Amino acid sequence: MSSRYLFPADYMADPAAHVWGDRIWIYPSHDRESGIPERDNGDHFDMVDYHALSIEPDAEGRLDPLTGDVVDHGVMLSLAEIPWAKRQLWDSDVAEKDGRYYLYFCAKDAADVFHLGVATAARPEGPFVPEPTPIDGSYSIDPCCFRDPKTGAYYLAFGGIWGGQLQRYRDNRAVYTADEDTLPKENRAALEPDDDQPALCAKLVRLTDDMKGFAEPPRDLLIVDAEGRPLTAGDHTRRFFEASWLSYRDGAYHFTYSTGDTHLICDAVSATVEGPYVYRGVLLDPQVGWTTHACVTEVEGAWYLFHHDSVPSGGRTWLRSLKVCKLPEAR
Ligand code: FUB
Repeated sequence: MSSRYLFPADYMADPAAHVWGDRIWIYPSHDRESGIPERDNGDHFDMVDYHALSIEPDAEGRLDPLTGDVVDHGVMLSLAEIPWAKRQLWDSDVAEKDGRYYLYFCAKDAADVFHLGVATAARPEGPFVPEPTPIDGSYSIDPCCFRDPKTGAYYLAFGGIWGGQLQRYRDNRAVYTADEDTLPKENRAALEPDDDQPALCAKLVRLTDDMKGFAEPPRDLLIVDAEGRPLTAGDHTRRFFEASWLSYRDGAYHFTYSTGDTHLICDAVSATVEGPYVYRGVLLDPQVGWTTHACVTEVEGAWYLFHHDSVPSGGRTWLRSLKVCKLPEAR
């Protein structure tokens, strides 16, 4: 499969790609060398701003992610502008509704608890103005905003285990709040279900009409096997870890996600946006670097996988580079 490094000039990761107007807009995390030592909880991913990138049309007006010029539109939101956020601007996504743009992002607050935030702009490249507080009822990481093409309703899918803190929550309530890295490993593991129990799920929630809040309590985005059984917590090559992405292709809803410690990008399908989603297979094999994260986006009738790896930084897992490849038609 032919692929391309999208933006060799800087380290960026976790792409969310959308086609708006005559170009492709890409919203990545902006990696940097902070000097923070590596920890299991991901403290070394200490990002402080977001940039918008675009892929430009060619002279004939055609869009090709594999060849089009990539433009960096600069900083669209920085940590210092977000009143509630203290560190670690991780994965984000942007949605368009009625000519306005909504940036969903995650960050740690002063108590080192992850929440989701929202910021708005009149243009896809920003500048984005953040709300003063996190989205009420939000927690964990990796928001993906999806417009259901059948109903026009907007949803957020989110969540991530381990450093993403999803294991601290049950029924949308925190059952544990301290830093798990201060616990012995066996106590940390106790926050996750036993290996033969259903795995923790990504969360799915419908957004309010103004796009700034949850219209309902987040529900589980359940992934089941071909027999309809929920994937189990011990099934590390298939269970959800982080990096939610929703798309509608070939007449089905697709949930794409990372399996984290087994470094796979997987695909699951459903007839409804709410699920359950049936596990279907691997979209992307392990890449260089610990994290893997992808989105699947349609560009002029073909589907592309935008993702990242750590090859250009010599394997430094916190310094990642954006890539794109065409999704094989069989997938
Ligand atoms: O970029 C920081 C974190 O790494 C993201 O939020 C995860 O999805 C992983 O890619």
